[in-house]
Amino acid sequence: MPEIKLYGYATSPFVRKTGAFLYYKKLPFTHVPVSPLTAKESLSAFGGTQVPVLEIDGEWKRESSDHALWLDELFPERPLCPAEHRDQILEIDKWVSNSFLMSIFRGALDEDDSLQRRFRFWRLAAIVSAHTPLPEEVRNGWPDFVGKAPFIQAMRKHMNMEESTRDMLMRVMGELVAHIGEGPYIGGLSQPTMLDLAIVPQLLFGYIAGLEENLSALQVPQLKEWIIRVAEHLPENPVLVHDMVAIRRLSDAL
Ligand SMILES: N[C@@H](CCC(=O)N[C@@H](CS)C(=O)NCC(=O)O)C(=O)O
Repeated sequence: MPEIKLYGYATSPFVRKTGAFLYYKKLPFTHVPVSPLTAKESLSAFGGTQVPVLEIDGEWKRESSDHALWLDELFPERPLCPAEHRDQILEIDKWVSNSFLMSIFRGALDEDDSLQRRFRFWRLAAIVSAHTPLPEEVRNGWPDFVGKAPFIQAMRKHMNMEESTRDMLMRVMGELVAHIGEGPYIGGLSQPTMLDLAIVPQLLFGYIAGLEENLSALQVPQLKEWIIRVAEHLPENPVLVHDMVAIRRLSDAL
């Protein structure tokens, strides 16, 4: 068996995305938790702090979408980007990366300092800390400094900050429903691909990790059917959250 390692923290949507690729392909792997505070040192062999890093038998790559193509090259079974649909998939993947995944970071950029927002970010710090313990002052300060991270600030230029967070999330969900269309998978494809696997873990994360009371996407009938179809290919906890803080399963929401 190849030795596969996925470096990253569970609060990164991109890390969850690459994790879902590996689960879908049924490739056993080691998740190597990285603390965002010490990423420079822990990832020094890879010369940068960006996660996910995927390492296979001593070779490594960054960029989650490239991981899908690399995994297909090495392990063609259960393709993430089938050759006959490659152009279509890579086109929709631009929306996944630049709109859907970006929208997850919008909350970190918001000026709003509601108690609800603070609780959310304290919970996110606890999720990171379960794998890589963070000092108490860092956990307490998480709601204040996460949004200041340079890579999150850099996302501003991909977002229309005039659009409210709520409108943005509603719009992106509407676009997701349109991309699923008649289904059964995104783009009307008959098998799950990197597109479905990039998104479903993000919809499950907040519920499984105790950030949200309800799995809100299940209230949209088209999304519910699709989430269940995709999740059938994933383990009960597909979001790389430590079992200590993974308080629910998708089945609890059904
Ligand atoms: N385009 C990259 C984005 C990855 C990314 O933005 N990772 C963030 C965590 S969510 C990160 O590592 N930020 C810290 C840094 O870039 O130094 C991908 O798809 O893998």
